[in-house]
Amino acid sequence: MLTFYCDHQSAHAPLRELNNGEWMDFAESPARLASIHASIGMGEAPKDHGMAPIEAVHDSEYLAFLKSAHDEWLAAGRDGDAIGYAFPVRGRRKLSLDRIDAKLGAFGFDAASPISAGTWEAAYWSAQSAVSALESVADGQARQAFALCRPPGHHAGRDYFGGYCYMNNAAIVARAACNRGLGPVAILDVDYHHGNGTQDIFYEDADVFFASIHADPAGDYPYFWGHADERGQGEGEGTTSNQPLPRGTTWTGYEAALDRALEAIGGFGARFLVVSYGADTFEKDPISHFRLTTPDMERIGARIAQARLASVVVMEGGYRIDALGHNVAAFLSGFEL
Ligand code: OKP
Ligand code: ZN
Repeated sequence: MLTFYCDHQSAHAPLRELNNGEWMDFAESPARLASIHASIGMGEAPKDHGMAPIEAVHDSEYLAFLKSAHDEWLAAGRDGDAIGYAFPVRGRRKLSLDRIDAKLGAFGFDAASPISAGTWEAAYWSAQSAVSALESVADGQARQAFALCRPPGHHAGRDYFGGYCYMNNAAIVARAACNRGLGPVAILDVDYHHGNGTQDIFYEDADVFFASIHADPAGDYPYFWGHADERGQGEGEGTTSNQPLPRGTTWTGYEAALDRALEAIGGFGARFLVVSYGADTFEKDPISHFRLTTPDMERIGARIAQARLASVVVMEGGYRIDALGHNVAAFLSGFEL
């Protein structure tokens, strides 16, 4: 499958994250890339499409923050990765504070997403890989393309980062596809975790359908989004579909959810599909709790391909590094038309 990636994307390399009250090695590490490259190769270098497709999704103040955050962290006399620790609770006024710690709290929603020296560079090129994948499909070079995005994107909203995500690659592709007249556009998110950022970006938008299959947020990250009664709002009423599944879910339960999601996408009349693919539904994923196997990854790909839609797949999570490349390759081989 036509794949886009470039090595700037490995510049994001935080050392550790706060997980269950303890410091642990950062799970979304550059080592994930080596595993994927070993299975599917390096991919093509993306073209630089500049800031326009990113600014079509993200808030300009947020992007300015993200670009300078690590420098401001160093200027405040710190070293290592920038991490927030004070978050404004709901209903606090929107304040334009200058202090780096206040900004990290205002623009971030968890303590699992440090900003390192290379975060901007990597997130920028991860988004460019996504846009380049879209361009290849829009130009008729291919019907399907894979953006090996890293860092991932589905937890990042219009003006916030979190969940290892800084720029929402799936949303950037979906918005650009709409602008290129490829719509109606649907996004199918099959990462273990709910894609809260993608959901928020299109929650009141009738042009993009968002369907997600994920661990029940009553018991899993990101907790505050992804419940079954979240269905969109205003013009976007009915264009969000959430299917929370229990921990321990195997192929039988997963396949039924996939059927329902694809039926909803068909009912919406989608002509273009963006897939947020996370390999963290894998049975041996260290931070997740479904029980899908490597052959199941191929089944997910094959089932989605039955929709026969022009598509871009963007990489999201997957943290079992020794199996990650095999899982990605299995998914793509099932998906390939
Ligand atoms: C990113 B993606 C659970 C900690 C969860 C953040 C998980 C981010 C997942 N103890 N930490 O959707 O794969
Ligand atoms: Zn995930």
